Amino acid sequence: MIVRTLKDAENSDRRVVTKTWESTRMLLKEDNMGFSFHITTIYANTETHIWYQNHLESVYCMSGNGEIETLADGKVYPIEAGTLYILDKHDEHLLRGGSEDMKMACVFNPPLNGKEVHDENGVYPL
Ligand code: 9YT
Repeated sequence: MIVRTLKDAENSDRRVVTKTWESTRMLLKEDNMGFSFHITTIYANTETHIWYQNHLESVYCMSGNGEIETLADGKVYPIEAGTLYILDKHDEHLLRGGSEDMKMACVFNPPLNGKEVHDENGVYPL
């Protein structure tokens, strides 16, 4: 069994910080679980273009507020504590932080290696 704490993971190279979000990757490919698990903060009043062409992701909002817009149809969905969004179609989207930072729990399949940040198209390489 593996046991980790968010506090320890945040104080290691598992924490990745960008301009609009930061993410602590608590469980990664090297753990051989078939998925990765991250605690991510989406900063307030930001917009991030994301398109996980190589990954499926589910995102559960634990606190804060924001919204997600799917670019294929222009639909906007509010996000608040208790909202789960599931990118089951590799949906290209804009993720917007609202008036407060959003704390999210994210699962990726296939798992991330750990160091990925989005490229210019909002994509993570495999
Ligand atoms: C919710 C989302 O996709 N945020 C971007 C960061 C991502 N969760 C990650 O790399 O940990």
